[in-house]
Amino acid sequence: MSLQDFLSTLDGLEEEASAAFETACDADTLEAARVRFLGQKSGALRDVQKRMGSIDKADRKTAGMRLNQFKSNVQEALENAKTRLGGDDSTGADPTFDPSLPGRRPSIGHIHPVTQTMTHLMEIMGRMGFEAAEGPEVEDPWHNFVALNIPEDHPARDPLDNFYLATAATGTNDRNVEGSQLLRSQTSTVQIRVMEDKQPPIRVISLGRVYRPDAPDATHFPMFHQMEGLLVDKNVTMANLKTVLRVFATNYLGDDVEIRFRPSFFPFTEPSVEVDFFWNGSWVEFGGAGMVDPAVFEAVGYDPEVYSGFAFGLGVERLCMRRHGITDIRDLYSGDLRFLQQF
Ligand code: FA5
Repeated sequence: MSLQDFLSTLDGLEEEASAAFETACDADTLEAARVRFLGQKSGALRDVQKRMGSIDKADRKTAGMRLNQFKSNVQEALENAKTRLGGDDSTGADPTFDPSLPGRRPSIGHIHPVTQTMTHLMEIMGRMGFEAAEGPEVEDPWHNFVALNIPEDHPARDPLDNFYLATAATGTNDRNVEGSQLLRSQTSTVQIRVMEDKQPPIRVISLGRVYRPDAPDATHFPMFHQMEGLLVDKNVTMANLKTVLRVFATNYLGDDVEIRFRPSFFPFTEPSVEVDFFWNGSWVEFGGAGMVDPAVFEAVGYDPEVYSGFAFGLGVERLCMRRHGITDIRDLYSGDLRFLQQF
């Protein structure tokens, strides 16, 4: 046999043996492969070794070296396969390990239902051309009250109805008219921040947390989320407001939803309304809305003779609860995974 033939036989054999060991799916298959390639009596290695004698003397050294290399490579592939299958104590593998058992699924977190709701709401409003706007959760009284036409003596500013900061800093913000910051009680603050920043036309929504010292019950929580909408342009009317809210409601709750406005009062809108949706057999209040009060336009430097606009603020949890049939807002914040994993 020529050296060349000998070497290429070994190459092919090595490849075959390694593949057989690597793909063996249990100890029996592996043992069968071991016998086939390395068996003392009739294994392929034995056949090859026999042929060493027919190689030219001058080439025997090279052939021998390759044969040794073949043995150690194939032996190593065998050991690896044994370790993988865990069946051989000599490999140090745990004999109680059963590779055929299904793996353990790692527990992966998922997005909170309220956050999912906010993403959904943003998507719906985005399709109507509303851009997202943001504002801080720690606010000054100018943005939470004054610019929204809520004067000093208004009950909405009562310390019992707001979370004022104990460390209220003075002089850090020239808008901080009374030096007493608070956790914002409504996302209407963002209306002011947007209008201070930009000229009309304006079409924004803002989704975020708000805080009120309300006692928790099935529909109230001291921290909750609102979706604020603001549209300012020339000739904006209540009809535009109603249309936008109807399109929003049908997109979020379905085609059979109805919308109702009830007269109400907010210092920053005139006229003001409460917004109810009729869905699944009952009227439910989701938020407040109205035409932006001229006093608000003056506070941000817009000319109320030129511009008009509407604003609305809806409770995100109430929307989420209604859509998913959740009856108690406290479930959303209980941290109970049995509840949260359903969404
Ligand atoms: C407001 O907060 C006004 N800023 C809404 C507004 C915006 C009016 C723009 C006009 C123009 P109100 O206090 O009604 O309004 O709250 C709006 C909604 O927030 C409520 O309808 C309700 O859905 C939700 N909400 C209020 N308090 C809580 C609470 N403690 N827990 C859960 N949701 C609440």
